[in-house]
Amino acid sequence: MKQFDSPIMVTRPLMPKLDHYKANLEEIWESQWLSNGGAQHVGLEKALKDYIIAPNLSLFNNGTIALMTAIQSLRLQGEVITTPFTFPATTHVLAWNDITPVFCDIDPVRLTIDPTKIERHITAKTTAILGVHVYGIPCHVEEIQNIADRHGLKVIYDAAHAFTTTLNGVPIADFGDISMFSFHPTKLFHTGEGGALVYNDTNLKQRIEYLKNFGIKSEEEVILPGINGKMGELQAAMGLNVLPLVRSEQAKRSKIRSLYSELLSDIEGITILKVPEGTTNSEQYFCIRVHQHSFGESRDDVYGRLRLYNVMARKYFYPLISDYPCYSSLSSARSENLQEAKSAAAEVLCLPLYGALVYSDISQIVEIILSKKK
Ligand code: T4K
Repeated sequence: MKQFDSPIMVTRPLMPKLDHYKANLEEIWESQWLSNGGAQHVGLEKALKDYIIAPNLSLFNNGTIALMTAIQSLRLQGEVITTPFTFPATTHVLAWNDITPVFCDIDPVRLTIDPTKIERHITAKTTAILGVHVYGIPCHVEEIQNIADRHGLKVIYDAAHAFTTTLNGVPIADFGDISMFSFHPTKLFHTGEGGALVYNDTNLKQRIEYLKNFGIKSEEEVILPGINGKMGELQAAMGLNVLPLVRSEQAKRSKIRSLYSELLSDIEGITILKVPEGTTNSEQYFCIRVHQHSFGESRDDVYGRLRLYNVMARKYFYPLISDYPCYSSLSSARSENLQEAKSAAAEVLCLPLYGALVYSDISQIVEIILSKKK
């Protein structure tokens, strides 16, 4: 079995043609306008609204600040029920807003927040549910909305992995009060760094726009304790050039997904994570679960061997957020409350997924995964 000559990363950013980007840079140079809602920003906001069919969309300098602002815009406080199986940003934005995260266990198949376990965590202090469409797998949006309606709670979705996802033809950001997308370079669609909020309530638009610009209303009026969440022109220009490449990249990734699935589907002890019926796949990640007992090796064994052969698969999301020292003393962080999340964190492995991978790369990666079993 051969080692890869250079590292195979878990992902690689879509890079537009430099000449195309330069054309936008020339416009920026000409205008001498670098931030605060310039022409590139205006152009990208419109292009994205059309692309993902969003009623309202606000661009941000990254997904984390966007999520921070979403929480501010809905005036959330007290406690918010959320998943521990996610990237640190999801929970940290609650802490930065002085809100106590309350960890709820996850659905063992989708790995998103388990709606059957949410209500037991609701107290007089609960103001919202914060779900994550992890790996682009949609949360149980109907059930979550029913719970929220019964208890007068807001619903926010971290849709960082779910760009272009639809559920029975409905864009994913149609669900909940606000959804956040990340446009980090590791994301399928990216702006170098960046993010966006998408929401149905047009009345929120003005408040969100103030909040992301220091709360400034006019030269002489600052009406809210806002932050600097603005996307700059260089980022927006990158986005304008990456957006036309998304569909063909998704098609390439979809072929790679099929190939991995074909090669790994009948292997005892390996489960492939799939989006549910009726869902379009964002093609953000390709993840498997390694069941130690039936596979005969742990996820960490497989991860370690892949590294030896220069394959940089990632253990997204290990460790669980509830195990971080800053959250582990919360009563909802107890292990017995989070059994499914614990198993997922120990078993999931994200394999390299990006359009430039070729057939021989995929078969070699699978061969490395299975080599111990032969
Ligand atoms: N919510 C969720 C559920 C998220 O997953 C994230 C971010 C957020 C919220 C926050 O959104 P942002 O504020 O970031 O917009 C990466 C990303 O930094 C992070 O954005 C992402 N989730 C997370 C899942 O992955 P790391 O620590 O794994 O990044 P890093 O530097 O190890 O990059 C991973 C691989 O990507 C590298 O091995 C190679 C490749 N890469 C990376 C970069 C930055 C490139 O080829 N080029 C690049 O420029 O977190």
